[in-house]
Amino acid sequence: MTQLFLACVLVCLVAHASAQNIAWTRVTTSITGGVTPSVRDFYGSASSGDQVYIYGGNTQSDNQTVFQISEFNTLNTTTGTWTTAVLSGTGTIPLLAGHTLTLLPSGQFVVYGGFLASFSVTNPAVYSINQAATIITLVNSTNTPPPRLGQSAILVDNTTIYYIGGCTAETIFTTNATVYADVWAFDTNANTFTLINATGGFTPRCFHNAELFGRNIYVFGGGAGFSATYNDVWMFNVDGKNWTKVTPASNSVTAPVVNNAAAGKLGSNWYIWGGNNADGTKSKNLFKLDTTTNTWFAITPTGDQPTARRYMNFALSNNRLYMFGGEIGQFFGTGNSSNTFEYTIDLFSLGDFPSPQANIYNVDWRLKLSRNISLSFQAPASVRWTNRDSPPYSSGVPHTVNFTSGLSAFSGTINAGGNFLQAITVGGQYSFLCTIHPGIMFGTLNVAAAPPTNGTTTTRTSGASALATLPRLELLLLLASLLVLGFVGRL
Ligand SMILES: [Cu+2]
Repeated sequence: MTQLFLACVLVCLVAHASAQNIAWTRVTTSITGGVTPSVRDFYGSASSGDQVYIYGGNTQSDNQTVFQISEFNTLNTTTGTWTTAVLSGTGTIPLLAGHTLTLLPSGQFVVYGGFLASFSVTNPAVYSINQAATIITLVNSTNTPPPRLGQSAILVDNTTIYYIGGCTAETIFTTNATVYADVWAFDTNANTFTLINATGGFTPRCFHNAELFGRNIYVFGGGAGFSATYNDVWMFNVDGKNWTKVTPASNSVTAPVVNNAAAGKLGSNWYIWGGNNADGTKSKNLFKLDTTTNTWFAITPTGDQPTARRYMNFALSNNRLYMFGGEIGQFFGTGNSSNTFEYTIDLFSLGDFPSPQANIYNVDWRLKLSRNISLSFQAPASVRWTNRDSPPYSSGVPHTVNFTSGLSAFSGTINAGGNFLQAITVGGQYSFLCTIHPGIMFGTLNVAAAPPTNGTTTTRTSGASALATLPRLELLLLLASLLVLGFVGRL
């Protein structure tokens, strides 16, 4: 009986209620098909449904030479498949970085701004991309603003793109460039720009973040090249055409001082990650602005953390924020010859757990305990694999968790004591294994579909009730196999 009790403890199918949590998932190595995109920063991105779109940006050759590309990449976040196309068209194909990419309801993309291949020339033009035909076309726009890059682009009412701020290309290298605080409304039907006579005293900036919450475009941070970096928040009301500086709630943490951060919206929350610090070093910190109360929070996500970086974006898909690429080198200061620029094709996603009451099912991920785990539960929930192959259990063995069916997710290396957390929002059967010990450490998740949204939510608070959710026969088999394993393990 003591053995049975110990086995129960070691199985660790322990579920408990959890406060709202945020987790990173590294998805790079789970990409299963298509052509992997080039290393990249300063690209334009957009998303719709389970499609994430990346266009242009800087890439890097093997000998560190940086140049712009016209690649258009599409990630299907359901299948984990990339599609990569090089755009064609009549006339000059722009090679852009620091531009914006906006998806219209028609399926066409609008490209504006950015710097051209020489790095010191700013793109003055608007382009339209037909993704299906992989064609890019120069748009004959009227009343076009002065050339710029690092502006923000927000689509409002399906037809109007609001372009805010930006600067001229030499801002990246010097301090004597033009930095804008203007607001332009681009009518995507008439291809006409209108300069908005905005009131309220917004200050010039580029490489800031912007997002629409209700009828307000929130603007955060950014800077004016190397000379200034900000952490303020402004609101532009698209009906009143006026700016309001947002005063953070008194219980806020201090917002990060960054430019070129990734920013993504999940509901009324705005997540800001990474970016370029005021001293030129890079950030890997996550903050959240709750726009219902204008409160800033510092967030410590679980999961596999991306390294510090800048010049990348978040793209919302399937209720997760996908982050591709960025620049991860070392920056020691302007003019310092030790500066290195290194680009990446890392792909991460960041997500809320499905609900604040979501269950977490824990799995002890151990060489001697983990043969053919079977876990049954109802979505939404999360599963946490913890590598317990550490003292006193063993001297320390790395493991991984790789989904082989039902989901594209890979933990990367989980060292002794580390863990991997994966949210499961959809019912179905999922298979997973450790890629280092695939014949020993594997299992299946049998997930019942989520209840209707107005249904009763069950919150499990003890291991006993979690075990009760396993089918009785499976539970007995699991306990029996663990007893055998435990016995074998002592031989
Ligand atoms: Cu393993």
